[in-house]
Amino acid sequence: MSRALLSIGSNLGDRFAHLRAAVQGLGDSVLLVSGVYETPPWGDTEQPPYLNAVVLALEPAADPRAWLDRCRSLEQAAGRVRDPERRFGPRTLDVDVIVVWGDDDQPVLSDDPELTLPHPRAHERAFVLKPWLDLQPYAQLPGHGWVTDLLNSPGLTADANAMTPRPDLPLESEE
Ligand code: A4P
Ligand code: MG
Repeated sequence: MSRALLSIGSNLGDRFAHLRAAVQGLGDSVLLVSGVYETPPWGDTEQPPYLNAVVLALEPAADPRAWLDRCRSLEQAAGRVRDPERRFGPRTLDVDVIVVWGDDDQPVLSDDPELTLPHPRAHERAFVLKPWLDLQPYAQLPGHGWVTDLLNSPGLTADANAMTPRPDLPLESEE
């Protein structure tokens, strides 16, 4: 059995429809879905704002690699086109694997560039940490401590405050 925290984001096309399709595509694996936030673009600021959310998902047999494959197929279904010149550029749908917990409930650690776990930039990203904290107030990001402490750190408070909750765009009903 394995659980995974996945982040979903979109800033091209019908953003909410892309997030909804991702949750639907995860089907019965979905345990919890966060609220949706509107977030200023991170990394490459010359692009439209994103909608972001996180999903906690469960699969009886999924190994970490299977989660990455699922993320990629959800991105493909959203018609995502990768621009090799623009790493953090706009996209219809980005699905990243943030943390995977194995059978023993312990987080899987990996420095494989194809699937680094936990996600190597998760600790810098309020758009991942804030919706995660909403789902799990006692969440810990392996190697980085309590998610609530990360969000309250000087580097992240401004980003967290710049996020706008979008209760008008509920994903929960898609479970
Ligand atoms: N990879 C390694 N580890 C992982 C992991 N844990 N999860 C590899 C997912 N992928 C992982 O990813 C690039 C490579 O990382 C892949 O070969 C994969 O095997 P990608 O999905 O092909 O490309 P990407 O998503 O453009 O790159 P990356 O580095 O994942 O971009 P990010 O970091 O996801 O940034 N601003 C806001 N507000 N909200 C956003 O959602 N997203 C991005 C994308 C930029 N700015 C944003 C947002
Ligand atoms: Mg990605």
